[in-house]
Amino acid sequence: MNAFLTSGKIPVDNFSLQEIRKLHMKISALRLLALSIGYLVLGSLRVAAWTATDSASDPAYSGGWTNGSNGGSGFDGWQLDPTPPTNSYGHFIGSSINNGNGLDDGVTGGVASDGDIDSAGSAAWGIYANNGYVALGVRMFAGGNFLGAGQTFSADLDNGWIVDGAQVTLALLSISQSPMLQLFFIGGTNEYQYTDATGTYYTGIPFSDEGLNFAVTMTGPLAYTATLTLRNGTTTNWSGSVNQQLYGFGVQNNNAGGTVGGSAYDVFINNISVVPEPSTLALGALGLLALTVCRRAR
Ligand SMILES: [Ca+2]
Ligand SMILES: [Ca+2]
Ligand SMILES: [Ca+2]
Repeated sequence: MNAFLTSGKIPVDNFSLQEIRKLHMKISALRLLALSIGYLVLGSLRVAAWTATDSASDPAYSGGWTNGSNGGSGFDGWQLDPTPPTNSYGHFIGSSINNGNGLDDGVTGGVASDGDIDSAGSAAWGIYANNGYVALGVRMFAGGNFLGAGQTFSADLDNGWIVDGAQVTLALLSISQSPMLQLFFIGGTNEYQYTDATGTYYTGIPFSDEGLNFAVTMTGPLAYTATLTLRNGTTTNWSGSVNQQLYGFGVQNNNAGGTVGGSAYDVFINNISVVPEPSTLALGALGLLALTVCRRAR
């Protein structure tokens, strides 16, 4: 059982997220060139073949955010846990301006009157968890896709208040839904942190109840660069590695409301996407093609 999907009533202290051709024939250089161009085209098509996008404003959520609901494109349906909602945990569609101080005032890292991370209709995906409970939402990329080199995953996260020791996490997941790269905030600390293949690090980005964007671009099979940006433009980036390829993501509210609860402690996510960078890859492939042709032509 992987750690990220673990939910239900779990003591915060015990909940750890540290767990995510061969052609023997004479062939002219010209034929090789034609073949190589073919591969280049096919390769570019394959790279550009999948993208993903969704937001809480999609009509798929007009009846609420429910287990299996599946708006937008490029993702499998949401896996929500636990369900159905109780006073201690649940998932809903709501406005991200209602957490934290409950005001879209720009205070603590935001912009006044920007709607925080809401999309059309003042909508975002919300998760509440109190009284020692953990609640989460997981979304895998459709078709068993994983993030390939040059592809960027992007999501907006908006946490509210977090009681001391409680935790809010946005994670990129392996095929078995183990967390491989986690961005998180622990109540009572001063900065967002992240954990990847090599350890846990502070980001230097302070708490905000007004939302942030987290963007992760693969630069190799297991290498990435990440950019974390608050709504007011405060930003940082880093490079790192993951132990396994990334097949989806999850957002988790680990008891942010503690024994208090209420909308101030809600966690929101919205505006999720995966986009390719085909131009960069095409240039790289063109370089490889040139190299191949030059070598074979001798
Ligand atoms: Ca606020
Ligand atoms: Ca705002
Ligand atoms: Ca907010």
